[in-house]
Amino acid sequence: MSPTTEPAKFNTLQTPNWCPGCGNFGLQSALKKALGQLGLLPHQVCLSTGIGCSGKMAHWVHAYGLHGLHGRTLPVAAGIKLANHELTVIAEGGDGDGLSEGMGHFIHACRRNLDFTYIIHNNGVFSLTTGQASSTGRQGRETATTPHGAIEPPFSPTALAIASGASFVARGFSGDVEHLKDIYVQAISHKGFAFVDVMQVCVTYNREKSYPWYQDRIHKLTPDNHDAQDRNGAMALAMGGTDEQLSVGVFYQDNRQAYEAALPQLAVAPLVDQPIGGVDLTALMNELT
Ligand SMILES: Cc1ncc(C[n+]2csc(CCOP(=O)(O)OP(=O)(O)O)c2C)c(N)n1
Repeated sequence: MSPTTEPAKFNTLQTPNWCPGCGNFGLQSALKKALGQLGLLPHQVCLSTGIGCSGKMAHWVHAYGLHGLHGRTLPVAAGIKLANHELTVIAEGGDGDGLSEGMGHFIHACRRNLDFTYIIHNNGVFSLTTGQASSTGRQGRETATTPHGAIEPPFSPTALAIASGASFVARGFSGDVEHLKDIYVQAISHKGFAFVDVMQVCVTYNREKSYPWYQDRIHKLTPDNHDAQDRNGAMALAMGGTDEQLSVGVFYQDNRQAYEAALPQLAVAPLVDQPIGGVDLTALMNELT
């Protein structure tokens, strides 16, 4: 086992300005602890984050980071991974960023199976822009954009991930940092696309789903009560339990080959380490002119 790293190595000099009690603090602690437990160092990790309160994670975790465009967290993460597949790449963003604005990328990222981790801060609302309805918010909930209650029902991100071919699908809770850290350790260690849907408390714009509301409904998955290799069983879990019993843990995992493992261009060395100066482009340029 590799030696562990002190989670404080991932601290920055800035103090986050998330609201006091925001679930993002739990996600941040869990991530630093998981990276530390895996013995990773800041220069070995790169974050790609979306726009939103959640997207600030790239600023407040000491590692490489790119805070990109709204909904484009996943293509940026894919580019980073392909340029240097030796980096541990973590994509993070809100449900607005990844499941509303950037939904198309999510489906293809699951299917493609590049080796990186995608963490969704799922608070059921657009928080940074002060509380508009998102695609995972409760049907009937009154928000800034749904003054008479949301008409559309929410959907299950875990079910969509399983249906789209993700090779690791899990769900965690921002109020249980140790358990979330354990999920992150498994997700980051997984060789392929690992999706973690984190039920995140938003103390300002989604108060009905408070810490006690979640705690009353949380049900922990263990190898004794759930077989993570059973895709149909995982799908049943992901589709069921809405607001009654909320399962947390690893829903599904398989070992299919990661996308980049099949790329001959990366077999010799990461692209960033390969010399490009000596490549003769004359034939290509002649063909194009
Ligand atoms: C292309 C684009 N559309 C809209 C916005 C405005 N905008 C900024 S953050 C945000 C919502 C963020 O919500 P979410 O991803 O759920 O993150 P949270 O703030 O809840 O963490 C929106 C719509 C933007 N910055 N860029």
